[in-house]
Amino acid sequence: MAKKEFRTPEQASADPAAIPLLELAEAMGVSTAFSRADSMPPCPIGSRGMCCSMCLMGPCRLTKDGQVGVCGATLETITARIFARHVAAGSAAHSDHGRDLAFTLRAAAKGEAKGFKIRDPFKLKAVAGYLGIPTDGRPLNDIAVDIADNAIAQFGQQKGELAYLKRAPKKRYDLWKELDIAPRGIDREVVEVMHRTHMGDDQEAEHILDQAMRCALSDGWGGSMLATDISDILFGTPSPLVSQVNLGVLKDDEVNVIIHGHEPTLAEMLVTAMNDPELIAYAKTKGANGLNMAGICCTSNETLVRHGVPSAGNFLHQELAILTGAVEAMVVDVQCIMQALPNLAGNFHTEIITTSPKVKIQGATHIPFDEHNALEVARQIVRRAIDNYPNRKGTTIPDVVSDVVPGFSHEYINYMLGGSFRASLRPLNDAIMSGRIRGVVANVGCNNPRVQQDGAHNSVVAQLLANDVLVVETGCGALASAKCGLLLGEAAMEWAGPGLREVCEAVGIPPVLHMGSCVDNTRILTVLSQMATEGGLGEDISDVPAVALAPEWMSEKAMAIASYAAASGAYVIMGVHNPVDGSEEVTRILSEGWEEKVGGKIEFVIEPDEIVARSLAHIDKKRAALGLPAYDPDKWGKSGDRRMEALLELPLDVQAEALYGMPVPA
Ligand code: BF8
Repeated sequence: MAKKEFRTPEQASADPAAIPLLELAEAMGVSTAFSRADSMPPCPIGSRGMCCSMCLMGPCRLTKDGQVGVCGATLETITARIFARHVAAGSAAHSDHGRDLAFTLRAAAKGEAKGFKIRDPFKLKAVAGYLGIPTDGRPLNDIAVDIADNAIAQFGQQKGELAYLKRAPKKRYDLWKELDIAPRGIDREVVEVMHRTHMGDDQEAEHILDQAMRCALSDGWGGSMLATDISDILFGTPSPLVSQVNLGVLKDDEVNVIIHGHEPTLAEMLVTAMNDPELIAYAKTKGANGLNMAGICCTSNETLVRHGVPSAGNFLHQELAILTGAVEAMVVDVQCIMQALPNLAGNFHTEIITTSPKVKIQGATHIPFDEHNALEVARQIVRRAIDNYPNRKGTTIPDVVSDVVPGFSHEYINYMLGGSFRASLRPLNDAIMSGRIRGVVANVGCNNPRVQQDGAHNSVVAQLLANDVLVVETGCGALASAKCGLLLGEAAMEWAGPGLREVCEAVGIPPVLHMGSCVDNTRILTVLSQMATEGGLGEDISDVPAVALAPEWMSEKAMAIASYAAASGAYVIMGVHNPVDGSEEVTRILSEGWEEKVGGKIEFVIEPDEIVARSLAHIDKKRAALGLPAYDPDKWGKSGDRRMEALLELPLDVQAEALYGMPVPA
C-alpha cells in the first residue's frame, strides 16, 4: 500500500494562526480534520456520485458509463438522485432552523420566552407586509404572533405557493410558475425529493433535478429567508460595527466560552449572561480576570454581525480552538459540529456542551434548552465554564487577530447607498452601469480540509477585488476574508482596483461586505432582486452581472444554496471537486441544461484562477448583453495613487506575498 502523504501545516492552511496549532497536534499525536483528510482519501466511486445505496439490493458501485445497478438504474439516474438528496438534506437543515425561530418568535410575542422580545419593529412591519398581515393600529406582539403562525403554516403548506416568491423579480416568479417549480410548501418539497428518489420512483435525471430546484427554492425563498427575517425581528437587523476575528481573540487570563453551530437563540442569551456582573464577579473568585465569549462558524456570524462578539474563526478552526487549551466550554447547537470534538477535548480541560434537543454527541455534556428557559440555561453554562477555569493547564493562543467591520444587511446597504431617508440601490446600479464596478460576486460557503484552508477564498477574492468586482460574503467565506483583513474600509486602498476603490472610498465601505450567516444568503437574493428591478441592469436576476462562488464548500447546505441561487438565475461556481462527475449528462444538465431552462447554472471548477477567469468572463458577457460599456480600469482612479496596478504587474507569487504575507496557495 502506498505511503500516506501528509501535508505540511502551511500546505493545509493559509491562516498563520493555524500553523502552531497544527504543529502542536502533530507533536501531541492527536488527529484533526486536516490529518484525517490526508490519511483517508475520498472514496473514488462515491465522491463522483457513482455509488447508489438507495435500496438494499446494493449498494451498487458503478464504475463506467453504460453500467447499470441491480434495478437497472443508470449513472444519470443515480447521480441525479444523490445530488437531489443532498439538496433536500441541506434545505431541511436551513429550513428547520427557520421553523425553530418562528416558534421562538411566537413564544416571545406571547410573553412565554423570558429574555426575548421584538428588537426591530420596522422589520416586523416589513415582514408583515410581505405576508399580507395587517399592521395598522395593532400591538407589535399581535402582529408577531400572526407572522409566526403564517411562517409555521408555510412549512406544512400543501398547495399554492410560498409567500416570499413574489419578492423575486416578476419575470423570475413567472418563470418558476411556468416551469412548475414554484415551491408549494417548505416541508412538502423536501418530502417529495425523498419520495421521488426512493427505489423505483422518478428515473429521469432532468425531472429529478427539477424537483431538486423546487426543493432548494423552498429553502432560499422560504425556510432560510424566514430564518433571516425572524432573526432580525428578534435580535435586531445588522448594521456595521467593529470587532475582531481569529484565534487571537481568546484570552489567556479570562474564562473563554466558544459558541459554535448555527442558531442565534441560545447564543443571544449567552451574550446577556456573559455580561452579567454577578457572573463576572464569580469568575474573579476563580482567579480569572473576566469572561470572554467568541464564536465559530455561523453562530459566530450571527453574534458577530449583530453584537460584535469576536469570532475565533471558521469551520476548520473548531478543533484548533480546542488545541489552544484556553477554552473552558465549547457550546454547540446544530450543524457543522465535528464529532471529533469531545475526543480532542479529552486531551484538555475543555467541556463540549450540546444544547439542542436535536443534537447529542457521545462524550459531550448535554444541557438541553428551549426558548422558554434560554436565559436560565445560559447562566448555568457560564457558571460551569467558570468552574472549569482552574482546571486549565498550559495555553497556546496564536497572537493572530484581524479587525473586522461586519453587519451589512441588505437594509443597511440600501440606506448606506441611498441616504439616511431614502433607501436605494441606485448608486450601486449606476456604478455598475458606468463600469466603475465591473460586477458583483457573492463568495460564500465552507472550508474543506481536502483543500488548503482559506487558500481558495483568499485567492479568488484578492483577484476579484483587483478587477473591480464588489464582493459580498456570508458564512465561512466571510470569516476567511475577515481573517485576511479584507472586511475593513482601508482594505479598498490596498486590494481594490481603481473603480471599486473610488466607490468604496466615496461611500466609506469595505470592498468585501459581510452579510451574515449561511441562512443570510437570502439577503443576497434580496439585493440581486432589487438590483434587477431598480433599473438599468435588466429585469431579472439572470440579467445582472453577478456570480456566486463557493470555492471551499463541503456541506449539503452549500448544495442547497447553490441550487436555489442557480434556480434564481445566478451563475454558481463550486470548487473542491465535482460530486456528479460520474455522469457527464448530470454535469451537463446542472450547467448548460439549467442555464437554458432557468438562466442560472452550477459548474464545478477546482482551480481558483479558473474560477476567477470564468467569473469575469460571465460578468463581461452580462455587461455586453445589457449594452453596458466594456470594463476599462484605465478610466478610473486617476486622482489616486497607482499602487495596486503596479503590484498587479508583478508575478503572482510576489503579489500573494505582498497581499497575504504568505506564499500563493498551491
Ligand atoms: O452554514 S459555510 S462550514 S458554518 S455550512 Fe458550515 Fe459551510 Fe461554514 Fe455556516 Ni454554511
